[in-house]
Amino acid sequence: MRVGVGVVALLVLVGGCSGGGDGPDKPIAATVSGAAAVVVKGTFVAASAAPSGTTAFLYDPGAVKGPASAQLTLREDAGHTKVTLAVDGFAPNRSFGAHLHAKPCGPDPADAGGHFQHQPDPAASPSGDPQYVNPNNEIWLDFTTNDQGHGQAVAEQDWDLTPGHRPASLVIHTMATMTSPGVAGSAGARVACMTIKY
Ligand SMILES: [Cu+2]
Repeated sequence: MRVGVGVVALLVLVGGCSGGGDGPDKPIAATVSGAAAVVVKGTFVAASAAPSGTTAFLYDPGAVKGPASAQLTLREDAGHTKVTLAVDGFAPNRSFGAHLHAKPCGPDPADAGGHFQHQPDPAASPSGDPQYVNPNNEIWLDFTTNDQGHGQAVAEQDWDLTPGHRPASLVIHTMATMTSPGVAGSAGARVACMTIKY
């Protein structure tokens, strides 16, 4: 009997609250998502011969087979970030590391700086601490190409990118990303880089 009375009281309380609003539910998430999707495409240009204004650099011609390109999509939706990568023209049947980095690309592979981190490692930059260098605090997009040289990857995070704190480039590395302490995040030499324009 006591339980039954409690349920009735709760229903009355909820009913009273819902009647007090003055408008329908708004699709807030859809509005944010539409405004925050960024698509970046590029065909990689040999860094040794790249004209000024180049935003997609190739540092290692041995990592590609003919013209190589990438398409990156960053989508935010109410506290959730989804990044997708598709590449073509890379060496077939091979694994590559890929991350979003902190700085824009340049003719020097080091120009892109270290990995973008949601929560920056306060102890070191670039960081080798797996507590910060991991696919939950960074955006990793490692891929393995098929026999046509096509590869793709998806990364999803439960945090936002903001205009004041967001990655500036995609860097593709020569090998899959390592995760052990001290070498976490390392993926060998940088083979290509594409600047993210917002
Ligand atoms: Cu990287």
